Amino acid sequence: MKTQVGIIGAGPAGLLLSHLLHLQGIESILIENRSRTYIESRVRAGVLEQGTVNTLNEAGVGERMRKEGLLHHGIELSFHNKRHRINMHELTDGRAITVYGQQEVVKDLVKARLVAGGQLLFEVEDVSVHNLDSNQPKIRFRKDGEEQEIACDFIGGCDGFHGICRPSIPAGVLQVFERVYPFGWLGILAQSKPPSEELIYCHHERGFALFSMRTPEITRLYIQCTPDEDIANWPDDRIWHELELRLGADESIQLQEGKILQKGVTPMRSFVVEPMQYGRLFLAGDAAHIVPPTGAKGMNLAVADIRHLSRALGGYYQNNRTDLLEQYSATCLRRVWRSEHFSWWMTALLHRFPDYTPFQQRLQLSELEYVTSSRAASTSLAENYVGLPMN
Ligand code: FAS
Ligand code: PHB
Repeated sequence: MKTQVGIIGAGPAGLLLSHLLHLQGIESILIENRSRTYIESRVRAGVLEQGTVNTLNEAGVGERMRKEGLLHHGIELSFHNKRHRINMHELTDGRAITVYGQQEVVKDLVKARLVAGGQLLFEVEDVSVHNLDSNQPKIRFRKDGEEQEIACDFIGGCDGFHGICRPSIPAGVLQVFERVYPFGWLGILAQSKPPSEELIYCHHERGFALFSMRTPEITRLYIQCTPDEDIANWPDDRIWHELELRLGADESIQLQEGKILQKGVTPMRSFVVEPMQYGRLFLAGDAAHIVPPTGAKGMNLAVADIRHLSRALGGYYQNNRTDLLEQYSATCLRRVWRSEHFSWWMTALLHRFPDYTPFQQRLQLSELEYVTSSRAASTSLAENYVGLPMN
């Protein structure tokens, strides 16, 4: 097979790249090792930054998001059993977030690509990339038992943290920056009314908890746990009891139990590789960087990378420009590191660290007091949370 851009991975990064290239008349073939059903049902991120919402609307794939997404003007931080609202809309001159599950974004992008006759190949196996430092890189894989090869001009490495693209870059090229946290998140999706209209981030002596949602009837909840937590140790009633304790005794709010539809443990790390490119291979999204989900940045960073990559590839094919491609990493990394810092800061502010001294625990509480009482401090949180403008 031959195409202009070969794309590996049908997550938000790969699918959005395929769509934005199509809008510029640039051909691509996207290959994905899981099934379409699997990727469209995988529960992950839930919060879209303003820039992501604008990107999806501008790309003509925002109709269902506008209908079904939940527009939120604020979030709440809870500590000492008291909730404090951060009015992000007011603090950021009208910007907001939209709660709309990542799997819904994936469904909307898959549909748009298939309607446009896009080439998406699911359930491929043994993917490998070759000749990355030539002008004719290749992707090899097996599909239905048949060995296949795609000859292309460029490869979009959108295969996530556990993909094959980043490891295919020769040793010595990449500098890795990493921090692994001493905890993870136990996440559940439940058929129950969210306890509040907006997200509540809870700092609690028993550990962090997050009360989010997907719809007015489906709640998405997280409990800080050990990084290697065995989900078998968390029967439903223990989960609800722990959530109740961490939400704090507050008669103005009621945690409604319901049928748990999905539960899982996500480890937490900060991770970046520099540069995010090698020869004709361009890494985007989780293939290049990971953030702890406390800042709700993961998927939004993938979108920001793809805005740059699709513009750089457009510049190459339409005006023979190579400068935007050469500057791709540097351009993406400015926002990557801003999001890495914010996600680390939110994680440090809200979680219980097993090795924290009483002094450090007091500092945490003092910073929470400051962030929820100072306009300057809450504005800084708000502008990072809704997302700095995507250019
Ligand atoms: P993705 O990982 O989404 O997509 C990569 C795709 O490549 C996958 O479909 C994978 O199957 C495919 N692939 C992998 N190897 C391949 C190969 N060899 N060949 C072909 N295809 C291959 N972010 C938030 O903001 N909030 C959250 O609450 C949140 N929760 C998360 C929970 C979990 C369990 C995980 C893993 C991540 C979570 N994230 C969250 C981060 C997540 O949303 C990512 O940032 C987002 O999926 C990034 O999108 P992509 O870069 O497209 O990577
Ligand atoms: C979610 O709804 O899944 C979600 C929301 C905010 C976060 C992380 C996850 O910071």
